[in-house]
Amino acid sequence: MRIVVLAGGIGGARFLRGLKQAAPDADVTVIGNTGDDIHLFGLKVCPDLDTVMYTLGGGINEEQGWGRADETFHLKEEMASYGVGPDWFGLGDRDFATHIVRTQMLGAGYPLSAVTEALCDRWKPGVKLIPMTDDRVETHVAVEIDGERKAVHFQEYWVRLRASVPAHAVVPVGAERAVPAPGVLEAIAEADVILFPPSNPVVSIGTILAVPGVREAIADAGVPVVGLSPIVGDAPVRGMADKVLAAVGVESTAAAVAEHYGSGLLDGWLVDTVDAGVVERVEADGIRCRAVPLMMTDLDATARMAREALALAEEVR
Ligand code: GDP
Ligand code: FO1
Ligand code: CA
Repeated sequence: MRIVVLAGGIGGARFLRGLKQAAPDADVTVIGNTGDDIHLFGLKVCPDLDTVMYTLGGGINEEQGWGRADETFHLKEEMASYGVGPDWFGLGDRDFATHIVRTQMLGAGYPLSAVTEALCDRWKPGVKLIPMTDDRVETHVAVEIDGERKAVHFQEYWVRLRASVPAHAVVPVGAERAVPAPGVLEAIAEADVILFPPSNPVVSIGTILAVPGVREAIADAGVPVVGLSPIVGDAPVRGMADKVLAAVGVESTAAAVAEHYGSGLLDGWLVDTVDAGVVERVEADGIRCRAVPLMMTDLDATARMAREALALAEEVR
């Protein structure tokens, strides 16, 4: 079975671990979000691609969910001693190596998709990880600080400001001109099932869908498209997705997120058992909906979620 998964960072990566346990023989292609990417210290950092690669490759800091296990921060401290920042983004020494290799290869002319493949030669994530595009896309957030509107990079909004200032718009800058990376549209066209893991609907999956051709390819693939809600009990399980959902005018409920994707895209939607009350509403929108436990507390629980998603896909096929 060929499975395509559109993934952000932590939510996507953890779900993928469960999917690999649930469907060990499946051929899984992950289309990764690159809207979170940022240039720091002259290096290209791809947080969501790295989170997927490290999580599936066994190098992730499990507690944090991002960055490397067994990490040190000497380089960051040395940079700070020179007064060179930013100091609000925690790049560790081990992680730095990934960004150096990536930046070196990009400088030599390799596209990001080829660089990602090369990095995965080391990590062997057990999936084919492809960035959504080889072109530069950067999510910016229009915020209001001290009564003044300005646009900041997504990482500045998320990590430095902790989404604590009002956000008026979320813009994937460059997306409208971006071209899907080699293999993206092909994987979608050849998929037997397409999954939206419990990733951020705006800044992870929304950004991937903003690359021209991707949304259309999914809608035209003619195979089941099933999503899992990242919103449980009217709040994100982790992080501040409620803030970016509000910025695009979507309520933080499992039903509203399903409606945001819409029945033109989604065939099936899993909500947590605490949200069982919304099943009828989602089905009235033309999306088959089931309530099952959606907390990725451990690998077995996550694998059960993946099995439920694949079962729902068979039901709507
Ligand atoms: P990010 O790029 O690191 O923010 O990760 P993603 O975009 O892939 O996923 C973030 C989303 O994962 C958040 O909105 C969380 O609510 C969701 N999430 C995290 N853990 C869980 C979980 O155990 N269950 C569910 N249903 N969602 C989760
Ligand atoms: N998230 C943080 O909250 N603080 C950090 O200092 C931080 C550093 C960082 C370094 C590398 C990396 O791959 C990810 C990192 N993240 C950090 C996570 C990350 O940037 C965000 O959680 C996601 O991009 C949001 O989707
Ligand atoms: Ca992300």
